[in-house]
Amino acid sequence: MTLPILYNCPPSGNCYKVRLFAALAGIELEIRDIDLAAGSQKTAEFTALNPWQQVPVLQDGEKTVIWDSQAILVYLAETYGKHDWLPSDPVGRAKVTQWLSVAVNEIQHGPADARLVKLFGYPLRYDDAARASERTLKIIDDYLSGHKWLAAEHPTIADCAAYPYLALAPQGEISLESYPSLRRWISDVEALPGYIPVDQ
Ligand SMILES: N[C@@H](CCC(=O)N[C@@H](CS)C(=O)NCC(=O)O)C(=O)O
Repeated sequence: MTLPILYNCPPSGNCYKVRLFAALAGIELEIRDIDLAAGSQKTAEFTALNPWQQVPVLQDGEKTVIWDSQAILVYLAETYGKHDWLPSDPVGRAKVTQWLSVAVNEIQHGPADARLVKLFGYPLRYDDAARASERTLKIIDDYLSGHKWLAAEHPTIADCAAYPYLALAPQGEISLESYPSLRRWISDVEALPGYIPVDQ
C-alpha cells in the first residue's frame, strides 16, 4: 500500500500539527522534507502542489492533494475513520471547527508570529504578536479552567491544531507562567499515548 506523502519542514508548527495527529491516531505517513530556507517551496513542481508555496501539503495517491494543516487534519480523520478525533454530529463538528479557526487566527497571530520573529527573524511586529498572545493565552487559559480538552470530553483534532504553537510559545519568548490551566492541558496532550515532540 502506498502511504500518503506529507511534505514537511521539521521546525514548522503547522507541519507538526499533522505529524502529531498522525502519531496519536496511529496513521502512517511518508515524510518528505522541504527546505524552506533554500526556497524549495518556490519551485514550479512544489507550486503545482500548493500555489501558496507553503508546507504542509499532503499527497494521497495520484489525484488527492490537500494543503493547509487544518484541512489535512480533517482529511486524515475522515479518511481513516478516526471519529473520536472529529465528531460528525453538527454540534461536535462545529465545536472542533471553531478551534481550528482559533488555531489559524488568534494562535497564529499571537504565539506563532512571536516565534517566527524570535526563532527565524521574520519581519513581523513582535510587540503586536506579544500583545495578541497575552489576550489569546488568557482566554484559552480561562476556557481550559473549566474544560479538560478544547472541543469535546476527549481529545480531538482541535487539540492537535492548537497544541504546537501554544506549547512552543516560550520559543517566541512568550511565557506560559501565568496560565496554569493551559500548562495542565499541555501536560495532558504530552501524556497521550503516541505523543511525539516537535523535533521527532
Ligand atoms: N494556513 C497554513 C499556513 C502554512 C504556513 O504558514 N506554512 C509555513 C511554514 S509553518 C510555510 O510554508 N512558509 C513558507 C515560507 O516561509 O516561505 C497551514 O495551516 O498549513
